[in-house]
Amino acid sequence: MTPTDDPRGHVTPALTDGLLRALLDSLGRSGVLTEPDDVAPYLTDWTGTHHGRVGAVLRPRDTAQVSDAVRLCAEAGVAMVPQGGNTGLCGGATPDASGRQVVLSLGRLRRIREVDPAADTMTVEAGVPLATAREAAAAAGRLFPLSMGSEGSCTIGGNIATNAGGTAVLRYGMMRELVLGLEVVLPDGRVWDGLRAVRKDNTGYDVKQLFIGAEGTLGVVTAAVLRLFPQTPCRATAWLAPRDVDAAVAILSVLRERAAERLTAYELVSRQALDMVLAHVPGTRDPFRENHPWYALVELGGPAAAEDLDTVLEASLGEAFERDLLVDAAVATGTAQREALWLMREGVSEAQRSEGPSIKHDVTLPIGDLAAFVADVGTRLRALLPGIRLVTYGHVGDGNLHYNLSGPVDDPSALLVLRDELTAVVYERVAQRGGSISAEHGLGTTKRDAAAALKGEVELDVARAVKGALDPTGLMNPGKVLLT
Ligand code: FAD
Ligand code: 2HG
Ligand code: ZN
Repeated sequence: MTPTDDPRGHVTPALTDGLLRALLDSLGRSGVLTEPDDVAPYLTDWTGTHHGRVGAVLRPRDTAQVSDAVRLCAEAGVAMVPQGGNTGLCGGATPDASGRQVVLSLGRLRRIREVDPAADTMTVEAGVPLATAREAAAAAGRLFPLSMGSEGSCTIGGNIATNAGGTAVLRYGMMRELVLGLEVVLPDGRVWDGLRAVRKDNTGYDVKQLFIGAEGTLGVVTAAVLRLFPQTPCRATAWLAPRDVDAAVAILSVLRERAAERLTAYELVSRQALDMVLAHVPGTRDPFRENHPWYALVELGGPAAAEDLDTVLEASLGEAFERDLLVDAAVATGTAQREALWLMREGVSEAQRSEGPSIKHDVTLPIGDLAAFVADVGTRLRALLPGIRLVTYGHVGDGNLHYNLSGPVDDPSALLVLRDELTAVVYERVAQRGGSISAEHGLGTTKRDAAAALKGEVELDVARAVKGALDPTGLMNPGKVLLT
C-alpha cells in the first residue's frame, strides 16, 4: 500500500482484481467503468478547477446495487465518492488524485417511484435530474419548487446532499425543508428505509436531517419523499433598477408587505455581472437604455384564481418609485419576456466562467448589512488588486450574495496569486457580522478548512462524533466537509 493524497495521510488500498470482479458480478459491465475515456467526465467538476483520478466509476441501477457496491468497497477498504450531476461548486464530488478511490455515480437511479397529488408528496430516486422531478410534479398538477440554473443537470440526490437553495427559497425554503423522508445506503452497505411521507413525526432524533447537507460524507442517498405545493400558473415578473443596494433591500420590504406569500423570488445582479451575461449569453439584451449599478429581478406567483398579480406588482413598484428607491423598471408582458429576464439572472455563472479564473464566495449576512458589506469589502479588494472585477449577484431576499471575483480584464490570472488575501478580507467581514461563508453550496474541499477555522471546537467535536459514529473507517467521501 502507498499513501493517498488524503490530507491526513490515511492509507487506502488500490482496487484489486478480486474487488473489480465482485463489482462486475453485481453491477454488470455497464455498471463498472475503468477506461480513461469513460471515466473522464466524472473526474473534473463544473468549474474546471477540481480534477481527480479513480480506480473505477461505479454506476449502480437501483438501491440494491448501491448497497452491494458500498458493502464490497467498504470490506475492501476502498474510499467512495458519491456523485450526482457533478454541478457542485465546492469540489465535493471530485475524487482525490490518488487513483485509489471510486466514484459512485447515482445517475442511473432515475425512477419517479410515486407522485401523490392528494398527499402533496412525490417519491423519487437520487439520480432524477431536478428539472425532471419538477416536470413530474407539474404533470400531476403540483409544484416542486426547488429551482436553480443547474436544474437540467443537477440531481435530487445532489440537491439533498448539498441542501441546495436556489431562487425560490424566499417562499419555499431550502431543500432541507422540502424533504419528508429518505432512503440511504450507510457506509457499511446497510439500507435505511426512512421513506416516510408524513408531515408530523416526533419519534426521536430526526435522522434524515443528518444526511441532508452532509455532502455524501455520511452515506449515499438513494431516494427521497419530497413535498409538493399548489402550482403557481400566474406570474408577474419585473427587472428593476434600484437606486443602490440599500434601496434594493427596502424594495423587498415593500414587496413583502404588499404581495405577502405571493412573492416567490427576489434576486440581485450587479452591472458587472450583467455585463458578462450580455457579452456571453446569446439572446440577452439590457431592457434599459441607461446603465445602472444594480438590478433586481422580482417575481410574484399564485394560482389562477388569485388577485391580479400585475396589479400588486404595479402598486409595489409605484410605491418604490414614490419613495425614490427605484430608478427604472421593466415588467414582463408574456412568457418570452419573463424567460429573457430570468436568463439575465441565471446566465451569470456560465458567463463568468467564460471570463477566466474566478474566486467564488457564497456568503449570507443579515440583510441590513449587505449594502455596507458590498461598499467596504469592494473598496478593500480594489486596493489589493486594482482592476479586480466584482461579480456580485444572488438571492438578496435570503441575504445570500454570490460575491464572486474575476481578475482584471488585461490579466485575469492575477486574481489567483492573491486568492488567500482577497478571501481573507471577505471572510473577516462575514465573521464580524455573524454571517456564513457558505450559504447554499456547501463546503466540499474548497471551504472545508475556512469553515473549521470559524467554528468552535465544541461544534467540530459534535460533527466529528457524528462522522465517526456513521462512518468509523472514514471511507465515505473522505476529506470533504471536515477533516476527521
Ligand atoms: P454533485 O455535484 O454530483 O455532488 C455534490 C455533493 O453531493 C458532493 O459532495 C457529492 O459527493 C454529494 N452527492 C451527490 N449525490 C449524492 C447522493 N445521492 N448521496 C450522497 N451524496 C451525494 N446551488 C444552489 O444551492 N443554488 C443555486 O442557485 C445553484 N445554481 C447553480 C447554477 C449553476 C450554473 C451551477 C453549475 C451550479 C449551481 N448550484 C446551485 C450548485 C449545484 O447545482 C448544487 O449544489 C446541486 O445541488 C448539486 O447537485 P449535483 O447532483 O450536481 O451534485
Ligand atoms: C446561482 O445562484 C448559483 O446562480 C451559482 O448559486 C453561483 O456560480 C455561482 O457562484
Ligand atoms: Zn445561488
